[in-house]
Amino acid sequence: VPEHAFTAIEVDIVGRVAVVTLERPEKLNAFNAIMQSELQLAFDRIEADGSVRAVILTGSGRAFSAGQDLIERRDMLAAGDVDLGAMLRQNYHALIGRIADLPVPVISAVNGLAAGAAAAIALGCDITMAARSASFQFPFIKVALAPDAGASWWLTRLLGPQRAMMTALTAGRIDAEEAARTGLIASVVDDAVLMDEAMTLARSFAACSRGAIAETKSLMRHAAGSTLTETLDAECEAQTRRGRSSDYREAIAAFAARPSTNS
Ligand code: LHQ
Repeated sequence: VPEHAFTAIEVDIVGRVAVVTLERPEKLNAFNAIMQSELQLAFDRIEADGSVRAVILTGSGRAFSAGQDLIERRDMLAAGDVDLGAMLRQNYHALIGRIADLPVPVISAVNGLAAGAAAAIALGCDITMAARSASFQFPFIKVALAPDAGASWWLTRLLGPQRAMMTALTAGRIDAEEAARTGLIASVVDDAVLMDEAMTLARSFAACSRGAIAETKSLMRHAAGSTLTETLDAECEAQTRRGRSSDYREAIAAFAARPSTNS
């Protein structure tokens, strides 16, 4: 990932892990237009850089992100007609698509509050980890909006329809512990070790077969929206590719050559 003077995010390459940090702490890392375009550029570069094997998305300061920059939206409203659907397609959906399509895992390390579209982006990563003091808030209804950026999809699938509906209609706030207990996120860890834990997980992916990681990510995402028959077909296709890979041959050879414990 070549050097680039980002202003609203920071990208650090640590070994084979790209750490993308939302960097507007004084505005609780609210997503503005600059941050959106920088995130897309950063993900383009990460995708083009074959050496990156995992990505961590996190926030600087006390929040992960307070969601859409409402002040920027106010200024746009004052300037005339605002088509929020078009803005979502252009900005948020492009980012969500990049995260989903990237052949390496994207971990969100939620360091503090994640609100609105930012909560949806955090949940849209492959694995969501949160610091114990973090929380997920879905305040859309408070600003007279409906859920967006995938919030209705993730809440419904991860929490189940009843808790999801309750959360969406009451602008619910879900603390990290509860989020982990209810399956909204993968894990909760102490604040002080969040980045260490995310980095340990990211490094473990870098040590695995790149092809196996990419096929696994793609299959797991595909399964969420497919029938059992479609899923079994997709698994066969992936496994045919895997079975013909040199990684698989090497793994089998290494297993066969290991010292026997029975002799
Ligand atoms: C902010 C924001 C913010 C700008 C804090 N924007 N500046 C998606 C795409 C398309 C269309 C529109 O909508 C969507 C969906 C969404 O994401 S809707 C937005 C969802 N987010 C919210 O409704 C959260 C708004 N923020 C708040 O309610 C409070 O800031 C919370 C409760 C998060 C934190 O409160 P405090 O701890 O008291 O902090 P604060 O309010 O003092 O915030 C610190 C600064 O950050 C402050 O700036 P200032 O210059 O006054 O010190 C805030 O204005 C700024 N900030 N959120 N979303």
